[in-house]
This record gives sequence, structure tokens and C-alpha cells, in this order.
Amino acid sequence: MTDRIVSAEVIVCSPTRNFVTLKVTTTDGVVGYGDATLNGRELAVASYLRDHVAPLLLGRDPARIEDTWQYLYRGVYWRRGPVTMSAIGAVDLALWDIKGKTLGQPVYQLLGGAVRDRILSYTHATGWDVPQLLDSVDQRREQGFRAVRAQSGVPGLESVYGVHKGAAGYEPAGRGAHPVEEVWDTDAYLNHVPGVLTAVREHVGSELKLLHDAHHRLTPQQAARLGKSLEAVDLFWLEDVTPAEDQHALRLVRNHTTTPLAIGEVFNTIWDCQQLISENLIDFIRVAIAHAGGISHVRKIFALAEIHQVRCGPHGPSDVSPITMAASVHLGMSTPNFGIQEFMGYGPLVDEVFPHAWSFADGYLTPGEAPGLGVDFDEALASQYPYEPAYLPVARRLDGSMTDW
Ligand code: GCO
Ligand code: MG
Repeated sequence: MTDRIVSAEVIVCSPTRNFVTLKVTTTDGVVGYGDATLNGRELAVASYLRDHVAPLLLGRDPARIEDTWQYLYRGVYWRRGPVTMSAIGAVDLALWDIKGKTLGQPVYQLLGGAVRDRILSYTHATGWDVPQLLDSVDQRREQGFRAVRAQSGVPGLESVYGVHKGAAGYEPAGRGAHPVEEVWDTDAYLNHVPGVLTAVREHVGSELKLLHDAHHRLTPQQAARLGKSLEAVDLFWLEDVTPAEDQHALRLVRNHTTTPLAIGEVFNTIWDCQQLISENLIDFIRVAIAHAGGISHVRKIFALAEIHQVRCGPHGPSDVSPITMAASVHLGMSTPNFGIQEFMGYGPLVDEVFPHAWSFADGYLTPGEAPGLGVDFDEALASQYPYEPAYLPVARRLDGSMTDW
């Protein structure tokens, strides 16, 4: 008899940070896991899945992944958006996991097989001042990374995106009932950052790939100026220079600089980045697999990117779970135009809750050969760490008005 979905459970846990996990079980006893974590809005996706999606999955054939995707996307009428697309993404990952386990194959084999042996990854270096940042870059190189994103403090600002004040790694979300409010000054940032990145390039020489994230804070004109001023630094990419829902604004940036541009971590569908890709306004597309409808949809985005010579550099911060990381690595293995994977790594507790077959060595990620996505979920351990309210910060300008964080 055809295998059917018999249960779809949503588990929210907080082993150091919040994660939303979808567990789909079939009549044959196969279990698939999906990641539905949306930083700062976890419970919205959990409810969307629990209240509106899980009941529809019961009795469906788990093998019909694309049909289920279409059913959940087109069958709702209200489409797109991070909550909906993260929920669909979680279902999609769980179904690919089930298909791989049923067929006894790692997911990348089902996506056409390997087109490369390993996946180049980059991680974050952070320092309040230049000496601290250079130390952090050196540590990352010692860990084997060949590509590093460099973020630094800005004189006059108490907190800056991507920079941790203490010794611990950077984590943007803060636990508590309200978001932290930060003060942001674009002029101070623009005066400071070219000198910092030039110092990093001088320190590391030409081989290390350097990246930088402007986190959606510049106008197109400011972004164009920054890109131009960084050309000699030879960045691998400059990320999220402007709030890119205004896609045509990128034309101005593009016309003025050859610094490679990466955008897309807040996008959820192919239509959000259609213009950026088809007009060659970016060099790297950054969608997170789980936030953009899962493997089934993101592989279409990557295929569109391929014909426009845009490479893929999926979002992989600490706020997507090791399940999304697995999906990224499997898709990257089978995607010709894959460029680089963001990889911040996870603490030991998160690795224990989500034991995984993928691994990092020598600057590269590999998926492992476990069937499916190759990530398990220790529910008993997860249950010891219940959800805790946490929010991303918000930002205000010097005059007190709200701006993009
Ligand atoms: C990145 C991102 C993240 C985001 C975070 C928000 O490039 O990794 O900008 O650090 O800020 O994912 O939840
Ligand atoms: Mg970013």
C-alpha cells in the first residue's frame, strides 16, 4: 500500500537559542525533519504549521513533494511572505528527508548527484576595533576557513550589527520580552568601514576571501559610493547594501561599482529576486533554503540564477537549525552555480540536539552519506530547553527615528 503521512508535529525548543522543528511520520514508520525557525517570529510559523498545515498533511502521499509544495503554495490563495514560506519550507525539507530515507540515498543524490566534492564556506570575524578584528580573522584562518566575513565596531556607536561586545560569538537575537534598541549612524559607518577593510586586506594578503555585510542600511547612492571605495580591497562580496525589496534601486549601485554584490537573505520566493537576477544586478543570491520554500523552490531560484551567471551563497546564520544547514549542503553539492555557504557553526548543545552527518573541515562542508538530509533530532534533550521569547534588535537614527536594523 502507498505510504501515507500519519502525523506532523511541531516542536519548539531553545537549546541556547530558539528553533522550530517539524517532525513528519509516515505509515511505514519513516520520520522526516524540517526546520521552520524564523528568528524573532518563531511562534507564528509554529502556529501556521500546527493549526493550518499539519491537519492537511495527514493522509497525503509523502513521495509527492512537488505536488504538496504546489498544494500548500497555490492552495492558500494568500501567498509569499516569511511565515508562509518558512512553513512550506519546513514541510518540503521533511518530505525530501523522508524520500531519501525511503530510497536509502542522501538527498544530494536525488537532486542529480554531486557536481563537486565539497562546499566552500565562510564564517564571521568580529572585532570592536581593528586589532581585535585582525585577531578574530587570524583565529578563523587557524580554524581552516578560506573565506571570512569581517565586521567591526564604529567609533561613537555603542552597538553595531555583526559585532559582539564580549568574547563570545556574535548572536543577533536577544532573549527578553522586548527587542533591544540600538542607535545607528550611517555617516559614521561610511567614514570608518573602508579603512577597516583595507587594514584587514593588508593584514591577510591577497589569498583569503573577504566578505562584508552592510545589513540593508544604505541608500543606493551611499551603497554605490561604498562599493567603489572598496574596489581595491577586492571583496568576495559586499552584502545587503540596500533594503532590496526596491529591486530596481540596485541598478544605480551596479552602474557605479564592480564590487560583487550579494543579496537575498530576507527573500522568500523567486519573485522577490526575479529582477535582481534576470537584470544581473547581483552576483550572489542569498536565500536561506528553509525561508524560501525549501529545496523544491530554492532549486528553481538557483536554476534561474545559473542562466544569468549569478552564483549561490545561501544564508546560514546561527538562527537556522542544522537541518537547514544540511539542506543547503545537499543542494550545494548538486548545484553547478553554487558559490559559497555561510557557516557560523553551532555550539555543542545544538549539535547534541541535532546530531548531523554533514561536517566541516579545512574550510569546506560535506553532506555525509546518511540517507535523507542526515540530521536527527533528540526530542528528549530538546524538551529540557523550552521556548524563550527572543527578538532581533531594532535601530534608531541619532535623531530618534526608526531605521532598518
Ligand atoms: C547574515 C545575516 C544574519 C542576520 C540574522 C537575522 O548575513 O548572517 O545578516 O546575521 O542578521 O539572520 O536573524
Ligand atoms: Mg547578512
